[in-house]
Amino acid sequence: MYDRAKLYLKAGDGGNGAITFRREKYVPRGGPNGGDGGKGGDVILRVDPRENTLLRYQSYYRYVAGNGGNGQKSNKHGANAQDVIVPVPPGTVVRDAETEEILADLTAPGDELVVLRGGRGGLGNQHFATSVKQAPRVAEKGEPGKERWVTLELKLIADVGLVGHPNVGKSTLLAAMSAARPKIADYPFTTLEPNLGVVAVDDTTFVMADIPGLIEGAAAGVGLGHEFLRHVERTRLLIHVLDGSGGLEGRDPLADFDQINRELAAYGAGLEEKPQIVAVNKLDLPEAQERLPALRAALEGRGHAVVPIAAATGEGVRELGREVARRLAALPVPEPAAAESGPRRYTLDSTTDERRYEIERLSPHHFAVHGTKIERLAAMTDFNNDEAADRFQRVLDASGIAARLAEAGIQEGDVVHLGDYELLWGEQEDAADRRREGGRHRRRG
Ligand SMILES: Nc1nc2c(ncn2[C@@H]2O[C@H](COP(=O)(O)OP(=O)(O)OP(=O)(O)O)[C@@H](O)[C@H]2O)c(=O)[nH]1
Ligand SMILES: [Mg+2]
Repeated sequence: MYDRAKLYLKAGDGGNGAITFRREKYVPRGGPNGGDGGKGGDVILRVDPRENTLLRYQSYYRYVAGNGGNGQKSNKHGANAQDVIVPVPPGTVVRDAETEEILADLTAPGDELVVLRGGRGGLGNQHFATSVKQAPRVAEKGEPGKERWVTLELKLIADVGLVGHPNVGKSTLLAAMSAARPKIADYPFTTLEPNLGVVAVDDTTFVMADIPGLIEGAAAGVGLGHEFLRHVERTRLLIHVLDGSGGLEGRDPLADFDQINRELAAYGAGLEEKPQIVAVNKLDLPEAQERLPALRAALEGRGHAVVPIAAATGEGVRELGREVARRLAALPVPEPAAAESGPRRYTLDSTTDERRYEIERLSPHHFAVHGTKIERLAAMTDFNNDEAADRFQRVLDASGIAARLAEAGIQEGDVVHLGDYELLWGEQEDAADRRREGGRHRRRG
């Protein structure tokens, strides 16, 4: 019972740098004064407490930030684009839609996830003047904004969790106490994902989660135990359900009780300290009625409140609801997460050593260079502009990439793949030669 949505997000492209020159009276050719491009908009998910579902994202799922303005003459910077803020409800888990990797768990109002940073603006030609080249006809293109699909999952936070061995009647109890209709069947592990129900008792309501059956080794991950115990973590109170009849296998309910508690303790997030109410179920069966007095004495002897029920017939269920409401009222109301430390901000595009690159030989005459920075520079280079292409070549030389390619055995005429580009490898020729060849840098696709 998760509310889910899938979103397409795209950051804005950076604006292009300008190639312009000063025009002054009596100065035949002024210096370069091309301004830089503006930054593209970021795409940010931000927790807004006024949101409580993901419903609206079923119909509006594309969020595209604006592009930065192009640089202008007279060193005028292009306008930075506005960020796109996508409001999400508290308790939203953000995942990469392709890998399912969790990107962030946004809980407190104001929590933010910068999913995509806008592209950087390209530098204008004012930056490329050197002592020998005083009128550079070169500028950078803006960095393209990246795109990404993400999925959002809203976790309803349950106040009460139903824990217990498989097949003891947890789902039956949830169905008896709420309008939820979980699958119920006479075999273990019927429930594979938590089900939630809203329970109304007199004039209070609470959310109850039916958690899949836990078995020995759950805390070590057996039977998806980790997944399920993670849900237990968010609850305030547990109803520990026992099959008073011992079930078809003739289990010992007290031994099961201890086993589950050991798993809660072994999980290590203080789960064993959560208050528990023990519901001894299936009291419509004679075996359960016979066992009840001894079971009750043993549990109460250890300080647990015991409520006998028959979830299937509804017997004792109302009393259990009242007991839960009474105990919840006495428990402190949970603080919204991170309230005292203020909203958290997460950024995905962290600069994980952007200068690192790798060289790969794809085939005898095809090489690939993989690296964040060099790929970005390629994307920002206008290869139809000879000066820009030369500048790129100089970066390949200065960064050592050219030497590494030579070491790897690259020959004149081989192809180098760099992001979306394919570059024809040549000796250090000048731009004029290249022009004669009809452009040795060409963009793929
Ligand atoms: N006689 C009797 N049978 C019950 C009672 N409560 C549940 N059952 C039966 O016990 C079986 C298991 O019930 P579920 O509610 O699916 O049990 P569960 O704890 O959710 O099981 P898992 O999801 O597999 O962990 C079903 O056949 C139910 O009909 C009860 O009070 N009396
Ligand atoms: Mg179940």
